[in-house]
Amino acid sequence: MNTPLIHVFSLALLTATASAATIWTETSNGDLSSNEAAPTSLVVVLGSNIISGNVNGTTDARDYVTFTILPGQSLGAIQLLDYDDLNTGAAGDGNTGFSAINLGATSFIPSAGTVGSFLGANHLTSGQIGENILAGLGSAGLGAAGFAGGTLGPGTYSFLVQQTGPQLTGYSVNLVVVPEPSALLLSCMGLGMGMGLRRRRR
Ligand SMILES: [Ca+2]
Ligand SMILES: [Ca+2]
Repeated sequence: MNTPLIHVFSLALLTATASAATIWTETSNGDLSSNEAAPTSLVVVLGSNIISGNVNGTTDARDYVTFTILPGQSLGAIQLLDYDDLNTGAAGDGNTGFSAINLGATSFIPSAGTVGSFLGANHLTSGQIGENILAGLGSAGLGAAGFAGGTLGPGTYSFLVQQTGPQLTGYSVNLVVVPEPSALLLSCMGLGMGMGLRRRRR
């Protein structure tokens, strides 16, 4: 790969990852829906889309969101930015949580009878902080359908975080939306062709 093309790729990736926005924080926006039939609808954009909230098995066992990945884009990662399952600031002193994702604008209460309706499901622990949990959702099994490649293409999805224990459990996740590889390549080819044309005109 020659140097100009590297710059074109870098420019495209920078454009794709430059935006970083908190799209919902429960401290100011209120509790995310606890109703599997009516997840909180959020608009995600190319780049970072951060959600912060808390759950507890006594009054708020689940937080559901739904969002749409547009054509030409994919959900490239779900980064676990923070997870504290006893609200003490110490890692691993509480109860393991759970997260899951499914296709569609409505979801399900996770159970042995419904887990097959999820694309991905996995436990959620403080040991995953800083990691991309999306790939694990697709491959963890637990009865979910699973998905290959660790990313999810265009479509409407619902995602949930669950804590069935009484502990107040804080979490923050970043839904990272990226161009689909084919769209990124076409974009780079277009930019490269444009640069070539400009050079020839000089
Ligand atoms: Ca909540
Ligand atoms: Ca909730």
